[in-house]
Amino acid sequence: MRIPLAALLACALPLTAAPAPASAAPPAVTLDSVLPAPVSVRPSGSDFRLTAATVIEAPASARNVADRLAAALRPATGYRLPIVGHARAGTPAITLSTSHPGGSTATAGAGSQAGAASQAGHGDATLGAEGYRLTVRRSGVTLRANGNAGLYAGVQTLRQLLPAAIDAATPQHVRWTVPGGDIVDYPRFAYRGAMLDLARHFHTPGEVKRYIDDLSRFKINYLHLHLADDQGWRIQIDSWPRLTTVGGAPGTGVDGVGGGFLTKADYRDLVRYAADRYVTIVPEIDMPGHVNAAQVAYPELTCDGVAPPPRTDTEVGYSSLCIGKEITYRFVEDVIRELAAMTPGPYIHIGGDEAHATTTEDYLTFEQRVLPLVRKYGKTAYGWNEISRAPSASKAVAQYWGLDTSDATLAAAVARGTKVVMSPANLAYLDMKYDPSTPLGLSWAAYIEVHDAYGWDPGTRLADVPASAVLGVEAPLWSETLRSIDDIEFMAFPRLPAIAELGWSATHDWESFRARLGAYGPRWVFQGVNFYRSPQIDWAH
Ligand code: TNX
Repeated sequence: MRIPLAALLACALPLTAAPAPASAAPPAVTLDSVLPAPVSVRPSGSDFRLTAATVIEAPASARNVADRLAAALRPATGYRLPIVGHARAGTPAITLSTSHPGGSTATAGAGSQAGAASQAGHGDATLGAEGYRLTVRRSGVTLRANGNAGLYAGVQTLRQLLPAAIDAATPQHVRWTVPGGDIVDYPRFAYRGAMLDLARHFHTPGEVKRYIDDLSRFKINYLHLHLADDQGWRIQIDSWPRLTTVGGAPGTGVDGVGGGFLTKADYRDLVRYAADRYVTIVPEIDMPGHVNAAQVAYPELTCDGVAPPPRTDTEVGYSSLCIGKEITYRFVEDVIRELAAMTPGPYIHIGGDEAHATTTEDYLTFEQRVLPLVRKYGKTAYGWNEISRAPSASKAVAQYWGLDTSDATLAAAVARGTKVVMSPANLAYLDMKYDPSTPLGLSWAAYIEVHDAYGWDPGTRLADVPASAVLGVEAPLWSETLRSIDDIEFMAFPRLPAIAELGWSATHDWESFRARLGAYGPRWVFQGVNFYRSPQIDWAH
């Protein structure tokens, strides 16, 4: 008897698979187990079972999201999950459908929801650009959104509704059940960011991509890259080539460990990789302080023209560009122009923190010239909250990193139009130790356990800044003590999902968050993510 090859393969894959962990059965996935918490969750009785017969149905315009979904589900299921434009009647399908501005509905049969009009006059106004509706029935799963960013967010939810083994890299013996019901979801804040410091220790494009994968699962939509500091310069700038040949040379990491930089090709590739996951890259060049590496490469950027010694210690606040020299502004404009040209996102971050070696007068002179340069190249200026001292910051975004619960200087700027991203160092800094025994990280701002990272509200943290001025939240990860992706993940997880929930979810409930986080642990195990097993959480096995 001849056995069809497909049948052989279908049997063979699960048999060659690594056995599922032998410990207690994993917790049943329920519709309300999603991180960050959705707006509305209504369970119903009819679960969907993903099988070898399931197809992914998506219009051509959503092919990118369908590809991401298929890539997420194929390794652990071993199923083909073909992507089709139209599923034949009766075929079990995961259907993606969008109603793009312009009114056309991209999948046959799925009209725009209830005729609700978005600001553009089309689509589903409730959902905005990033929201989605997920419907799970016995016959299939349907994801609807106004565009691909919403579909992608819905895909992240769907992944979490499958058993944790869905994140395994090889086929698993599991019933792939999705709990039945309906989810409607959209974000509280438009900006939900993470920051990675490539200057103190360089992290390779592969590591940055892994971090993008890790964080986009939690609907983080901005990745801020801190690309230059006293120790090193990590982004190629053609008009000032020594920035990277000298500033990115081996030995330019903290303690003389490592070195490296992103070529323009690397950077463009990262921007594309992030965009495919609906993450926008925000590049930062920190100035007028934090510039020692630039001055080592180009001594003309100092006031006396003498090159300072290279520095690989972790001091801050000792370097400054020379505010009175014209070459300073040629340099800054060249860097901003080249960065803007390779950055499709709206923001260029110009740093501005800890400029202790710059007088107040010089700082204001500098910012008054540099903030408008960002606009000249079509971007919105973004900086640490110190930039709010400068009058031309009124059109900028200020990133609050202070420890206080009010900030009169920032509040005055907000009254003139400045917008705010919240990154209080004692709550949102992922490089702070969890407790005194944490082997990595710093502790100058606080010890930050999961409960601390979750226990605040970005909209009301600053008493004198109204929630309406807050664009969102960002979790920075400075890398003085962090060298590898394992180090990065250990500090980011599980606090990053706490910050992500503050940014995405309108609800705020520690007990609920704590339970969902504990249930998430096995997913990180399957993903190979090196997370900190906080004693505040009951981790599922
Ligand atoms: C302060 S916070 C810095 C960085 C350090 C960080 C370490 C801020 C805007 N600047 O230069 O890397 O502390 O936690």
